[in-house]
Amino acid sequence: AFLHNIVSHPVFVSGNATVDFVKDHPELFKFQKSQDRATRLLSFVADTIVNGNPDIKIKPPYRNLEKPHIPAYPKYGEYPKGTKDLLTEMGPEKFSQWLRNEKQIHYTDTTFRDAHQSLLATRMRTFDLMKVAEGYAKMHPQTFSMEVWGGATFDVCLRFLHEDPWDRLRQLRQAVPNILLQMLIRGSNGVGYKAYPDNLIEAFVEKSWETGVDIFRIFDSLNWMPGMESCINFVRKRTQGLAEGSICYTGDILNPAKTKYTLDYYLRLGKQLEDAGAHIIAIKDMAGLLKPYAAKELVTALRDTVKLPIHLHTHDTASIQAATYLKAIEADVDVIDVCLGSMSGLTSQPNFNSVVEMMKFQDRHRDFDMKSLNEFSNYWETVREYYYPFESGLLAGTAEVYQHEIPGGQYSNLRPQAQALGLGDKWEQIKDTYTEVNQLFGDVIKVTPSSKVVGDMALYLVSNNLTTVDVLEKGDQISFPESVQSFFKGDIGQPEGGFPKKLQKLVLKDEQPYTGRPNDHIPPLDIDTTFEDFREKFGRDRSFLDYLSYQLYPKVWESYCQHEAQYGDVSKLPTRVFFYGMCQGEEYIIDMAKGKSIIVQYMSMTEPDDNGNRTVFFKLNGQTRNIEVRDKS
Ligand code: 3PY
Ligand code: ZN
Repeated sequence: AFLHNIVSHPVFVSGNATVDFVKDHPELFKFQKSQDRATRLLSFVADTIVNGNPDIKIKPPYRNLEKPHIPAYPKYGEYPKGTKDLLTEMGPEKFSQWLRNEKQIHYTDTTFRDAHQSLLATRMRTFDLMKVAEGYAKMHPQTFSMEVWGGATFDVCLRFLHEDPWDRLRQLRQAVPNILLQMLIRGSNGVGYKAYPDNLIEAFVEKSWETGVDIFRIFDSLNWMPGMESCINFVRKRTQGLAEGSICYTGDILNPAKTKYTLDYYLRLGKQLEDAGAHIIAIKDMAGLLKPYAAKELVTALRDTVKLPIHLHTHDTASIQAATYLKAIEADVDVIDVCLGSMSGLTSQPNFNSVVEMMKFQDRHRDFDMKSLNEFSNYWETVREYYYPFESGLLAGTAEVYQHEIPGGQYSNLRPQAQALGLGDKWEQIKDTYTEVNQLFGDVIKVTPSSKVVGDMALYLVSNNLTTVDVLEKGDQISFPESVQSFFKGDIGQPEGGFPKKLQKLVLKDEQPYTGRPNDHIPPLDIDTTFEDFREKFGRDRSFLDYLSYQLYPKVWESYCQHEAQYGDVSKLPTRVFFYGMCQGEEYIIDMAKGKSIIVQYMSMTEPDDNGNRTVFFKLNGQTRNIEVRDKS
């Protein structure tokens, strides 16, 4: 067919084809590429049938994975106007004032980002998000924003899901043109775990906006202003979006014994964020430590201190955060973060559906079509089962969080990390050690990446049978985890009150720490030259967005790229197939691109041959196809 394409090309037929003909007509090769696409996808499916998805550590028998019901919505109806339209009309400054003066409570839905980051180790696939994105936008346009991007999703998309995070964002923007889309960005650390060159963050912010982000929730993992200021500026300079500056909340402002993170401390930070140019202030309660009466005090005082709207984020780990929202609403908080019922609670956000019900017949109530909102929750209830290998194991709320202060997003990751190190039965000890390490480090704000430093240290101590006392006594003989060394050097910024000096010396040995911005030690990226080199290495058709992914996660991106070359765009596979392969006789329709589907049926496979290879037989659009796969068992 490919040859036929060439010989029937008008230039070829006219006899004017030169030696450059093939080079001049790359579109002819696209045809061949699309022929290969199905085969590449089948190779992935065959490999998953034979060897399983390496990300799935739990073996069958599987749970009963039912087909989810997609809630009804007007497919051909227009999108009702929403907050995105308002932002376009008003621009960021006016929008911010409008929000501050709104009477009804506003809701951010975190289902597409933090909820699954906190419950399912960030594994939610674009496939499942896209099934309901348009419907949600049409049925619930009064939602303030949808948090859909950033945090750990960027890394996990590339690393484990083998999909392009930019593509996810682009598709979501298309499906949700009316509601503000929101991302979480770790200030100078972008969507990574370390400081990046300023101009890389600047380009990243600009392209995120162009691809679909409206609200940038910017935080620093130590609440360190220099880690957020430049990012706030980039949003103001490069986008027409909203810069949301975050106060990460830890400790307990009501506890007089806790003198480090006081109400005054948080108010000072709020003021600094306002002065730095934020349009909205977020109270980012990443571990769910903000108790109801503390929320009332904090929100009231913060609204008195700044002229900006206040956006409250929490995690329901202790299972009482709906009460916190109620108190915050009474104190005139402007927006609260919730997520659809079946993805809510525990280490995730409080229950959207129930909070809306709680507010009914009250002054600040905002109305939603509850039947539909509940249907969207039911959709996720079914889909969540597909991801059961990633559940954290936490079955009920726990008041222990007030001791260990582990962020919701880390909790669902730390436990599997411990299990992978063979420390699964030491989980209690790990949580206690996490608490002790925090004290050892001087009681720091714990959120990505500072929380990872504390977590790494806790895992290190438990696996080496060491205590925090040992660290202080024998620290000069200990070679500390890399993230801990880097933390004490100043690579992720400066903690409130400085580093504990004795420990810093033990960790760094003869190395000198610095106190300025880590980015000041990182030369700007020569974007033009390195983009050119990148295309030289990975192909001329690689985009600037690919380049940004590569700059943020070079190794991860490179293996993503190899995976793509071998298997194609696996984001198109239904989640059941992606994680669990297919059962014999099962048939799936796979939408490869708009209007282009293939029908795949898995027929059978052979025993391994002498080289350990099996042949897997499929029917692809009714025609037999066989794929050879090495059996790795
Ligand atoms: C992240 O940085 O990924 C977080 O969710 C922090 O809470
Ligand atoms: Zn969160």
